Amino acid sequence: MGKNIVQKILKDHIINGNMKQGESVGIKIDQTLTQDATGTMAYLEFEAMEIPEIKTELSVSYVDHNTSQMGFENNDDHKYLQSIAEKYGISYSRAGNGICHQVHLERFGLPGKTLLGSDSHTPTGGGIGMLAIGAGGLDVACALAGLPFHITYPKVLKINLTNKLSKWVTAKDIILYILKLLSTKGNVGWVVEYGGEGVKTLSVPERATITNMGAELGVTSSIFPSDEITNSFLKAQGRESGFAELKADDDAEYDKIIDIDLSTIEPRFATPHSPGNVSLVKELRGKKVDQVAVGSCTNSSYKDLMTVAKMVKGRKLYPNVSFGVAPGSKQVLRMITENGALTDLIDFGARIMESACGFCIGNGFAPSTDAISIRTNNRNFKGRSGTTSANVYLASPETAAACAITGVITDPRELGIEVPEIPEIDKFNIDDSMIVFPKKTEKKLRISRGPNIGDPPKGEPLVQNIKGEVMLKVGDKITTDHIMPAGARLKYRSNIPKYSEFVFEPVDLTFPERCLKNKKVKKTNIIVAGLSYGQGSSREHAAICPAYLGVKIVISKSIERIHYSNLINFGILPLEFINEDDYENLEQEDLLELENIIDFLEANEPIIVNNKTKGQKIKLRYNLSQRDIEIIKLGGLLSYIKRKR
Ligand code: MIC
Ligand code: SF4
Repeated sequence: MGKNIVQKILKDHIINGNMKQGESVGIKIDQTLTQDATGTMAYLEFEAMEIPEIKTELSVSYVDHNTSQMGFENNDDHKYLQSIAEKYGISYSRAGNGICHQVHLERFGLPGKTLLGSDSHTPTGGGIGMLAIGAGGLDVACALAGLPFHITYPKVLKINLTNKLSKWVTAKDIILYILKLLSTKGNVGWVVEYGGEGVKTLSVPERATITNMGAELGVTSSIFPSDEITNSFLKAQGRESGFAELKADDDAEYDKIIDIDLSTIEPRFATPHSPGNVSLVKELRGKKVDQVAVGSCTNSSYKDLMTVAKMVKGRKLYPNVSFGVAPGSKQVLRMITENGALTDLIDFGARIMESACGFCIGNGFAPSTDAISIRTNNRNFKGRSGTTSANVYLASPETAAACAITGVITDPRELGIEVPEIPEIDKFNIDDSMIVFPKKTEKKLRISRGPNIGDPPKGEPLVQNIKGEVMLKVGDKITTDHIMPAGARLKYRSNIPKYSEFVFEPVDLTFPERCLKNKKVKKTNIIVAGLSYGQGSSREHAAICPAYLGVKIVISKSIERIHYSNLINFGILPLEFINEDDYENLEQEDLLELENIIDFLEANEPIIVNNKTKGQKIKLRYNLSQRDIEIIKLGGLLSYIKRKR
């Protein structure tokens, strides 16, 4: 039987396990990427493993998230990252060089390779035919050490694209349409593979916009074939030697196939406060807009910015709108500078921002109270922009520019102007001088460690019997932004005790203090949650900091993939209700007892929780491999690795 693209790459990379759906398999990781907000912890963990040098083909450490905050912490982190990169043979992309996913696509991504990144939008690399997966920092540290990355052998969904997009409709509208179709929950364990004639109508950056926002579907990854368009992109980046054709066999089988006729898609956006709340732009036309922001790893390519620049050329920004533009990379910024498009943007009234995550992660450019902000990002969770009352809509650069021109929500088709023609680039402007490439491995080099940089905490082994308390009960779709806020708090990523003061800050300010009180008297803290707990970011801090506060168990209706692994990696037991209605039978402050946990885990039997407050017993399930159980028993992956060596 023929193979699809996902099966082909997995077959080439499998190290252990059977290529059978649902089974845990270990795969070889060719490339890794980290960014500064997750990177410091990942490298602290790597250091703790005491491995002299990295074992991957290529690893890149990017600085793009915490580039310019108040205080010394960010710059101390950058120095730490640079010294680690030098010591272990990692390429270091300095602040100002651009957003990790955009730069990786431009300069490093290669079809057919595996990429593991400590950022949930790592699947951006699927646009160039990589099997690119987001994970927690500790998983990336393990990949650096040459250990296999474990995933559940995925189901593959083929999205078959036919025809081509109509005027003013973009790649962003495709992925928003898919988000409408599949929603942000219930897609765990799938990889999306794109195919069909429509693929040929999309450039590599457009494909990358689609695979980037696959993260919002909750799938493990998304991937496009590698074809002549991929080859031209690589050639234009001076990297044609890395091209490899990648296509599914004619008789390849899929677990599901969805057909999408591109010509039927219309401009859409995600309305507040989830990327899954998708509406047609025209349905909300005329609503007043306060802010527009173009950038982020989803939509900050050369073509995105050129399109916006051409649309606004010779016009003036609507007086009540504030308009920010963050080019995705230094390459993009240089090119639009050299061809004059930057001047068009400035003349229009754009505020030019650093080539970094910036506003996307709530680092500046927070909207005003109750504002409507149209952004080209991939996430619009409540409060992520830095303003809790703001309403963020996620749209294409075309829709964003139309709104900046008119000051109201506008479908770009109704602007009455011609679609800008942006010719494909046959030679990008290449300058890698902001990347510090590894020289020879400097084993004795001193690592720079600022006072905000602490060691990763040591996990406590699991015990047979637990007496605990429900410290917090939350509803559906709790994101890692709820658990561990970013924005102004990002600078504490390397300091677990300090960052732990902000666990669940947007939900319940008293949570950390209450947990620490319980921890002191050796009572276990338990979190109860609804569907799709831990959506969004890969930040492992959403597991490390609760673990530091004495959280040992999360009980929920369902948990998203990356967060599930992060919980395991830091010794927190992820449990799910067998009967979802039992969610109603657990309340905050209920006292719970779980007995013989280790015996149940080893026998692979449901765990029983005894709600002492209500006098009820509830059955819980889990989806843990033998290896996962060992990790949890030892209190986390770091202890497990040390034990194995
Ligand atoms: C995000 O978009 O939420 C982030 C910030 O890039 C995160 C990583 C992080 O929290 O550092 C992600 O997507 O994984
Ligand atoms: Fe950065 Fe935003 Fe992309 Fe996350 S989603 S990597 S914060 S640009």
